[in-house]
Amino acid sequence: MIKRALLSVSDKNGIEELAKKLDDAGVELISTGGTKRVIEEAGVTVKGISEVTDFPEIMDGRVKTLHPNVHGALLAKRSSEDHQSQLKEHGITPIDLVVVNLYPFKETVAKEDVSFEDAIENIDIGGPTLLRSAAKNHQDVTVVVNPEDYETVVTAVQNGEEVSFEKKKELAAKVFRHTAQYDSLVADYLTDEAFPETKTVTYERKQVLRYGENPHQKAAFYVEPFAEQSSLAHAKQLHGKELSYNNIQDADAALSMVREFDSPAAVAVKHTNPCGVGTGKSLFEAYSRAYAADPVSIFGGIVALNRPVEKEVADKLSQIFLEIIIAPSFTDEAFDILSKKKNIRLLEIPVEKSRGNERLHSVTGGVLIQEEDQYPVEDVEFTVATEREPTEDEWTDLKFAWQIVKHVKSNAILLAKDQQTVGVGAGQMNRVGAAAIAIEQAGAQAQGAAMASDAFFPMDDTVEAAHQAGVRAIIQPGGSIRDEDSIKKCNEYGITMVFTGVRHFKH
Ligand code: 93A
Repeated sequence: MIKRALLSVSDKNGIEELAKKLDDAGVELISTGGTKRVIEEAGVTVKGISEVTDFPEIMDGRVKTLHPNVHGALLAKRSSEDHQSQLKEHGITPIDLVVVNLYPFKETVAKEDVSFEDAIENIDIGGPTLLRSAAKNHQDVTVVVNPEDYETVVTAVQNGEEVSFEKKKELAAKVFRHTAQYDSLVADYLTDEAFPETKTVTYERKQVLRYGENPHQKAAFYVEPFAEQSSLAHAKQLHGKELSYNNIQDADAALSMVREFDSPAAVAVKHTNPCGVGTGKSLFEAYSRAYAADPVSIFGGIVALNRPVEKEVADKLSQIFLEIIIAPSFTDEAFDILSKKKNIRLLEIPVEKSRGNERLHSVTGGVLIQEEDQYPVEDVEFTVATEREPTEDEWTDLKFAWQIVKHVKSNAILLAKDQQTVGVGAGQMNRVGAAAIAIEQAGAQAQGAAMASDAFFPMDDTVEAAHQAGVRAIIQPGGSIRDEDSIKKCNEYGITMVFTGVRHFKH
């Protein structure tokens, strides 16, 4: 039965009500300085921690509850005669309930101008110690770290019931997860190394998903504690059904692509690959191109746009079935048009340049961690490998194609013309196969198009295929021992070819 409770919280929300209800039910309350003041102001009697420890709170509160009178009261096993007699011997009264939440370390280090001293001062030591002592002894002690659990405890106390062992165990597990996450944030803050001996990052559950990639797979969406604003972690859903596992993955792919562009851009994605990308002077022009790139595949796709969606674009978007539309914002008029469709999901995400994140890929038995593939087109050193230099228009198409091919599953070949993709060959086991798919899709539009390849040409067969289709300009990393064969073939056909020196495999 809960007779004695220790309350020590930084987030004081709901603590007065909790204290009142516990006090009404006859529970003796003990508190640390700030918490005690709040409870007393609410007119509830509460004992100061110093009365329990017979010691003042010292060192600006760094040492308040770190005392055997407190931890003995939490760790004593009620079933052990030995522990009980030691409690008596040292004049310690057991504590049955601990309510603690910690110094706001995460909120503190999230502030842009946080000083190192301020961060350090916000590392809670006594709080996690209280929580861990109580959680270890959960057989006998109820421990609450999250205000959402106040009610369960209050109900039990008011009804004169024990909190069930199952519940106490669940609360204890919550505590250990919480303190583990707390420590991981501290460790990350103090770590400069990208790949330390152990990775301590913890993820917070955002959503339990209906299922994973397929209906027989269970799944959930977890987010990083400091996920950037321009990410699915912070997506604001304005309309539509809950996002699915595949939705989140595709939306992320579309967002990653549209973030590449400074000018108005629209990206349509299917199965994480772009099926249509367009840029232009206006968002309407950009989306019209993305749509025209492949009016078949875009059906049921995910579209990301990098400018606010207004009426004109909304009208055009509403003409076909789309799963998701992502944009930095929607005007009221655009929202009214699009939200008439029940099955569409509208996501508001600020579309900004990526800050450069770590990317995890799971393999059986572990994870691979790497930096995000960031290589802005402005930083690429282009070399023209052929006799013919690209024309101005060809340069525009080549750079555009290069920005997108990076986001296509390898082996990837992409054809583009006039700021619009016209053919995408994704995820093929040989390069010329990817080229064949892109060319076939482009049809007549391959005439005069630019071709981008995510990795070098191992032989000249892709150049041959490009020529047959009417492609006039190629961009690729270069670096194959057979580069000369491809260059020779380009010169023969009057094709211009640019090397980037950068490879963009994506798996
Ligand atoms: O500075 S501490 O690490 N030392 C302690 O002994 C201690 N005991 C509780 N921080 C300590 N706490 C924390 O104080 C609790 O985790 C809680 O967040 C906070 C409540 O302080 P106050 O009641 O003075 O506002």
